[in-house]
Amino acid sequence: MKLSQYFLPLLKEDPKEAQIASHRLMLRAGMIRQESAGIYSWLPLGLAVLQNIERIVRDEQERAGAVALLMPTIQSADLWRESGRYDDYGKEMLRITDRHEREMLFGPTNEEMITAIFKNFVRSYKALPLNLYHIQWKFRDEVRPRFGVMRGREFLMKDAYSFDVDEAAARRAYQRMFVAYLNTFARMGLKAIAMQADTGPIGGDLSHEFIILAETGESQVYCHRDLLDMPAPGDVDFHGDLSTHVQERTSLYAATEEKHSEAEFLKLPEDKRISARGIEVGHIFYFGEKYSAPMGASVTMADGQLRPVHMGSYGIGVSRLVGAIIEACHDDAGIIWPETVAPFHVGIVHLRPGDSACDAAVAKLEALFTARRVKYLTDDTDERGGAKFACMDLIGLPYAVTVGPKGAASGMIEIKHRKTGEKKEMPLVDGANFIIHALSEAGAI
Ligand code: 5CA
Repeated sequence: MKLSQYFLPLLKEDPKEAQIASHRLMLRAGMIRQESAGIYSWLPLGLAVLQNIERIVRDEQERAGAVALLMPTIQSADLWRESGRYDDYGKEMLRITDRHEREMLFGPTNEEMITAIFKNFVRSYKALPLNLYHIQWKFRDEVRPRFGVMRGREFLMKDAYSFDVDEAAARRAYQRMFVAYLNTFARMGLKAIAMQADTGPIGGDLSHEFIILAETGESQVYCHRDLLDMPAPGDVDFHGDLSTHVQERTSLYAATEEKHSEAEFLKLPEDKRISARGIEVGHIFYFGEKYSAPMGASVTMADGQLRPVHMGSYGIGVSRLVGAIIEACHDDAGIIWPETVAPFHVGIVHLRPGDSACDAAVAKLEALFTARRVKYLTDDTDERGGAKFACMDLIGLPYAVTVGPKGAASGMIEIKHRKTGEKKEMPLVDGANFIIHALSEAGAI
């Protein structure tokens, strides 16, 4: 992609409304534009990151056995009356009346709708276990939308719903999502910790929030320090028993403020106690028959009896993750994208558009990158070099390659690694291969 043909509306000044780094950087880097409180347009650079996150989420959901479908954003009020949540949900729910005076709503979550779909089509235990998910826009009329996409009113969520014959099977489904979540966040370069959590309006008694530690996080959390060093489970057999993976990560103390017990926490050695702020990027729930019983989602079991299925639901804040990743990965100059979610892998800083040796070197790099599916953004504008470098630092692409007249004459390029700031000169083809190799090692291409 050539910057001259792209749409990257950078802001020169720090926007006054932004209180935290991710919000400020998303606005400055031309990723989003606020349309109303908590409602954003996703500009091309922001959309590219959002879609990369979505791809990783889908990949890990499917690896864990979840099956994609797509439910609408608008739901009928009657559906929510069946579960009894229409009145419970209160002012957070955006209620809409259509031209026939029918009561509708913009979905804040989909437990009711997925239960209705299940009930419509599934009759027998033989179809279980089943886990259906979608990635769809949600609306919650938050009292205090803030911090940009972190607490929006319209936001993109992955929500999965599991259906099982009994509690034991449902707990296995819960464990599959638990493991899939840790792998998902690790692939995005994040260290997520599973913490015991409240269930709020979703219900049930078993629930974990997945938390990224960050000073600007909205949640107060408490955990054992060793959880920070525990790697994600990685390549596991999702058909097998995952309980040890889960036990390992739930036996050490980790709780959000609502579930916190100071007495338990104080039993940890002092140097192991972490009390910090965190960002909730995912939340999983087991709630048994809460929806299936009132809505009549029952199946014929092996013994011929008709019984309500046991359900759980599993959310990931896809749009919130864009902000959360920036909170975890930035410096004073701008964003530092992990390779796997970066909107482009490489920025090519073309210092002399029109100079034939430079143009040829840039064309050669672009061809080498295209052949290996490396995404690049070539700054071919007539800005000064300093402004081009500042732009690359701000938008945070993992590698910047500089092509200038001196280097082009001798076949050399300069490579800068955004994360470490390390710079090195290399012959053009070697440099391109070095980047391709590093991106492939990082699982980005
Ligand atoms: N039905 C369940 C699980 S599918 C559910 O809705 N869970 S939730 O309420 O915890 O939301 C799931 C995830 O969506 C949260 O962990 C959070 O990452 C994200 N999220 C929730 N509210 C917002 C919001 N206002 N703005 C951005 N992301 C949000």
